[in-house]
Amino acid sequence: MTQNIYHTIASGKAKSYKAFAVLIDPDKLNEQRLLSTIEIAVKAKVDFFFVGGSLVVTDTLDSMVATIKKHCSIPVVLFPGSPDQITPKADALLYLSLISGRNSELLIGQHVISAPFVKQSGLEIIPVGYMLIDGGSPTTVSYISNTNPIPANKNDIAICTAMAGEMLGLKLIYMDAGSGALKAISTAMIQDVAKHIQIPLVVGGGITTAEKAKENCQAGADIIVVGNAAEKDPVLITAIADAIHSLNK
Ligand code: 1GP
Repeated sequence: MTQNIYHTIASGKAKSYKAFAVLIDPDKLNEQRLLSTIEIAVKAKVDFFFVGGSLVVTDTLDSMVATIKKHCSIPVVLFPGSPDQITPKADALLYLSLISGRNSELLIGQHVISAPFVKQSGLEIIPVGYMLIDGGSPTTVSYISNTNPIPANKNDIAICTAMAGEMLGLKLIYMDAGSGALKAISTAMIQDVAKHIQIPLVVGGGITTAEKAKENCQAGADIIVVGNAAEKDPVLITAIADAIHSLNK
């Protein structure tokens, strides 16, 4: 099993490189929209495609990943809402443990059931401490996961959760306010968490402007994930990519 994608992320962090991931929800894009999104993403030098969703009701995951791989060389990283959202056509899998919650199924249970299948996929596996942060309203992921997010102003809980994840050996921390969150995660919380961990920090959920994406990076996020806003206005992909990458010069 290679570790190319994680190596890219970790060595990027070591050089303070800030990266942008566009989240593709297979339920929300048709083939034509996907192709135009790929074209914009290539021109904008997007670093990663994350593919997945908390509730995928179509069976297009496999073909969408194949389409992305056919048309560009941007790495495709699976961000699965459940163990059936896996295809060997992707480059890597975010192997998520929902460490902000107390639902044992999402901490370890589903991993046990799907372990042989995940291993057989040959995908690069990236162990991720996934932390839901309250984004101002219940999101699909908080409902589906049946867990409470960390309150938006409880930075100390977020810090301790991320520290515990790192000490357990997880390789990334992903702080997520949930898809379409009313309120994105505060820069203060990002800053506090980033200060207390050495592993790369991914931040997403409710980010709708280039300014917020850039502020998050300045606060310590290493990868910014945007889904909804990019779906609604693909032109935003360029603006956000430019804002994030401007910090790399
Ligand atoms: C959700 O972090 C992602 O899991 C992205 O959220 O769709 O709100 O950008 P948005």
